[in-house]
Amino acid sequence: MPQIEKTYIMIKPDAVRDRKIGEIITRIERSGLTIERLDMAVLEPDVVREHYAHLADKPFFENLVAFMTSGPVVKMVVSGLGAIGKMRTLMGATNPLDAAPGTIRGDFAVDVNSNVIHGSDGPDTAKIEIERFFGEA
Ligand code: IDP
Ligand code: MG
Repeated sequence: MPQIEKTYIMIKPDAVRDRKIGEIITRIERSGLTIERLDMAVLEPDVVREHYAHLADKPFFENLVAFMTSGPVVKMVVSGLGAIGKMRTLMGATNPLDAAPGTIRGDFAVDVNSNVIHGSDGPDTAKIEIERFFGEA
């Protein structure tokens, strides 16, 4: 049975620059999920390195850190039934070339270097990421 979950969502700097905050939040709310917390910030490189530590050995890692700190992001806690998986479905595939039309990445992102949105990939990472970016679970 689906549970009420919380997930950590981030609208990335490309989408903030392109003035897509409103359209993305509209899709989240329209899907029945609830925005519980919301804040904007320019991230420090060290927090991005920690957040993406699973990719530290990839050749694109430093570009990813530069991209994620290139302007403000919108940080959110989103809650609802099955919120973690539901957000991953709404977001679409990591690579926008593979993301289905109608998904946030499929509709707003051009390539994998700037793919518009982050969402936690499971309950454990959701808890860690909410603590990392909001200081409490
Ligand atoms: P996810 O964001 O869909 O969970 P992850 O594999 O956790 O995907 O990758 C985190 C982020 O790292 C991606 O959203 C994207 O910004 C970046 N990324 C992943 N793979 C590539 C790549 O091959 N080239 C450039 N950036 C990448
Ligand atoms: Mg991920």
